[in-house]
Amino acid sequence: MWHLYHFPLCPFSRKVQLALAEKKVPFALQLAYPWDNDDLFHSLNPAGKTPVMRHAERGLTLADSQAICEYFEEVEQRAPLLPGSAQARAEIRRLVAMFDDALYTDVTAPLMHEKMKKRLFLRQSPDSQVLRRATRLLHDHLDYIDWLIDNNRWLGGAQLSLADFAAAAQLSVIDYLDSLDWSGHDSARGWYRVIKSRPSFAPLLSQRMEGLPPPRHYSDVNA
Ligand SMILES: N[C@@H](CCC(=O)N[C@@H](CS)C(=O)NCC(=O)O)C(=O)O
Repeated sequence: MWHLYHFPLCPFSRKVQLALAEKKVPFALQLAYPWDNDDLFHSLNPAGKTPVMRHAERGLTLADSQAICEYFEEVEQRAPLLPGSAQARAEIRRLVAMFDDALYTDVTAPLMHEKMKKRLFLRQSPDSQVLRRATRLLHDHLDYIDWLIDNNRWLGGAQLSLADFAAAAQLSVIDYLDSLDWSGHDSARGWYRVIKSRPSFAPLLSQRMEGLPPPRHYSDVNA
């Protein structure tokens, strides 16, 4: 049995969860907080980051969300994450890298620090300047998602792909932290609603970070 080492607000673990659920790969969740300095977890991933996938019976360990998704893309044909020609796949990979790097660094990571880590572990108030900057940058990313979805059915082209799951995973954490402002982004909002109502998304909507409840609208698939 596969185990996914994650914590509920890790966007990269959410991306993996969406990919595995779409491919109907069974797995169990194993809570792991990277900042806990757990020796077992660090022995599985020396980088000390979630997500990590472990299949103890087969002696397999996979780390890094992109390596994990591409592994399952190779071993499980169902629900391709990187559909299409080599050029189409390169475009999907470009978008995934952009959401994993830029959207995470500009918006998700600062919000996680200010609204999750400071509240749960550091017992500090969020820095309003950091929150304002993240909100401003989020609008730039949503503008780009609007543009993509105005020109294609899905973010990466004509077919649903890992680009959609990578972006939705980041946005779902931002939404959990009550910082997803859709004003002026009807196209992006419509696309997110469709992704949010997929069966693969349902587990994400029920997972909770202890001590940090989401806003009421978070689990509402019509919100
Ligand atoms: N490129 C990695 C990024 C993973 C990542 O940054 N995970 C965060 C949690 S969301 C983490 O474990 N951070 C702990 C740290 O940086 O020490 C991936 O795609 O898996």
